[in-house]
This record gives sequence, C-alpha cells and structure tokens, in this order.
Amino acid sequence: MAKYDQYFLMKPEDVIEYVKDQLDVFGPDADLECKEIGDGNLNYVFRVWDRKSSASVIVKQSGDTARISDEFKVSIDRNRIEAEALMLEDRLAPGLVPKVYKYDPVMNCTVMDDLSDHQIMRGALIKHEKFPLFADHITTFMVNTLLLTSDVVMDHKEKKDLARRFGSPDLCEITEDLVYTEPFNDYKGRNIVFPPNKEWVEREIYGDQELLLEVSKLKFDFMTRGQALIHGDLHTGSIFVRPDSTKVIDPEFAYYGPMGYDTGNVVANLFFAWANADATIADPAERADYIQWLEKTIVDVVDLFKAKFVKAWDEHATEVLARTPGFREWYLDTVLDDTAAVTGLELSRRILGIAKVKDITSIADEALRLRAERICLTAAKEYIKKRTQFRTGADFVAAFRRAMAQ
Ligand code: SR1
Ligand code: MG
Repeated sequence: MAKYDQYFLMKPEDVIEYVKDQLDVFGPDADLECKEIGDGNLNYVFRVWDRKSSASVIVKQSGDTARISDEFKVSIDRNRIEAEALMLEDRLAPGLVPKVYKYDPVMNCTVMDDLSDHQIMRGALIKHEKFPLFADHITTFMVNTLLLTSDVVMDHKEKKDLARRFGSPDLCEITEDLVYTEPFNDYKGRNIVFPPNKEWVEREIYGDQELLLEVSKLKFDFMTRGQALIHGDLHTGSIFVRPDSTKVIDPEFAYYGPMGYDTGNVVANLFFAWANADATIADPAERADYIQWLEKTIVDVVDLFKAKFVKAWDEHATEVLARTPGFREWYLDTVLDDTAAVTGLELSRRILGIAKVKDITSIADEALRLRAERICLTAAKEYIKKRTQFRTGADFVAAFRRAMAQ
C-alpha cells in the first residue's frame, strides 16, 4: 500500500513528499520547503514553497481533534465540506475565495492558493489598517453565496440535494453550543470570563431570563431553518485582505442555515475592531479617524448588502411566489432580524466563551478591557432582544454608540 493510501496526520516533511508525489504545481527540480502555519482552532495548515521560484501552495489537513481543546472530537469529513464549499463559492463569487487545486478524500486535505500576499483581516484591523474595498467585496460574496443557494433562486429539488452535502453534525454542534447556548447558560462549565467582569456577567447575562428566552428561540431557528448555504464562520479570522483584494477562507462550517448567520458575523467582528481601536489608539484624532472608517464600513456592509440583495433577487429569483408584492421586503427583513441577532450572539460568545478574539484579549490595560467587554455585551443584548428594530447600517452603529455612552 502506498504511503498516501491511508489517512495519517502529516508532518511538514510528509507534506513536501505528498506535494511532489500528488501535485503538478512544482517542476521536477523544485527545492521545496514546508512550514505548519495554522493558528486556528481546528486544523493543520502547511505552506509549501519552492526556494528557487516564487511558486507556493497551502495544504490544509483536518485532524479528528480540535487544536483549541481535545474536548472537541471533530469529523475529518469537514475537509470535504470546506473544499466543496470553496469550489462552489468560486463559481458564485469569482475571485473572492482561494482556488482549490486538489481535494484528497483519503488524506482529508485540500491544496489551495497560497494567500501570503494578503493578511488575515483580524490582525490587520488590530494594526488599525484600512481596507476601502472590503464592504463592497464582502457584500458581493454574501449576496451571491447566500441568495443564489436559497429556494428563492435554486430549483427546490437541486437545493435539497445540495443541502445534503453540507453541514457537519460535529461542527454544527460546536456552533449550537459555543454560539447559542454556553455564553448564556454555561451548562458545560467551559466559559472563561475575564475575572474583573465576573459579577457583572453573572448579573447582566446569566441573570437575564428575557435574553435566555430570545436566545433559545434563535438556537432552534439556526438548527431548523435551512435558508441558504451559509459559510458558517465568517469572522475576520476567516478573511484574507489586501487593500485591493478580499478572499474568504475556511468554510468548513458550511451548512444550510439562516443567511443572517454570515452577515451578523461580519458585522460583529467589525465591532470587535471598533472596541479594540477605542481601547488602544491613544491619539484622539487618530482614534476618531479609524473609528469613523470602521463605522462607515459597518454601515456599508449592511446597506450594500440590502441593495445588492434586492437587485440580485430581481435578476435571479425563479420561485414563482418570490414575485408576490411585499414578499421580497418581508424576506429581507427576516435576514436583517437574524443579522442583528447573530451580531449580538457573536459579540457575546467571543467574550464569554472558550473561543476568544485577539481584538479583545490583546487589550493590555485591565480597565480598558473591562470597558471594551461591557460595551460589546451591552450592545449585544440590544441586538438580540430588539433584533426587529435594525433596518439600516446606521441603526447598528447607533446601538454600539449607545452602549459606549453608558
Ligand atoms: C472548537 S472550535 C471553536 C471555534 O473556532 C472556529 O473557528 C469556530 O468559530 C468555532 O466556534
Ligand atoms: Mg476557521
């Protein structure tokens, strides 16, 4: 039996051999080097490059245990979901995801474009860099991948066939637990609360029964409403950026769920960048300038999404009842409700739960981190409880500003 006919977790030296053996990307004289560069919670990411030329690729392999904690056993089939989602997204939203060169169902690895000329957006935002085209790019990505995989546009039988190919039960369970349950009901005892915020969190979050009821409704909605093929983890750590380019990566959580799960994740993570900038940019003029850019980006993400959604609906809707007067507006309102709700859920879970974000944890000053966390959590409660009141980008920004003023 050949070495790569049976699954095992590769080391960098195996990946070099694998790439030489299985791929046509590098010439016979290539002098390959490989480094594991993954810093995510789940997978192993290898960068392979030829010292003699500029050629390079990424090999991403899934293991059966999460890197963040061995408490999470995770099906290695998620690598298939990621590869298939990337290939579909490339057709629906060309240029906005890395190209896949090979998916290997035995080794559970995918070979794709190396995006080393981009940077992970979360890190870039923490360095207070601006990306003027981001809102335009990400709204195209979301409208195209969401609306065009929904029953509004797809033949309903084909949509059901497609839905069957996605949704890892293990990864859905992670989202159900880490996003929808544990931040509000620490039933597995896994939350990690910043100690100076403990009493406040016990009172304002764990003690809020109205919040828990709304979250319970949202959890069942996530589990049962297969609206579109969502990316499922569209935070700023899943996005590579350059000033002129945006590439969405990591769709291993892809699943037929509510569209607002993706839009809400993007909005929430821009608010994390805002909370970070508020806490870490010392110069008031510089701080105001950066926050103004973030604010405009959040407004544009919501408002451009709405405008492109309406245009794409009119161009592509095939479902006969989608043309019923008032239906499109009703449908878009449900997406905005979910966007607000998920903005609140993501803001909460990244502060209270096990999977934190650097935007907040890197705030060194204790008082400033405490303030940043409370701003995010106060706004989160409003996004969740009053989710039907957010209809424009300005509505989202105003709630965050209210939380800052408290
Ligand atoms: C156990 S995995 C924790 C988180 O990392 C992933 O990127 C998802 O956001 C998940 O919730
Ligand atoms: Mg990920």
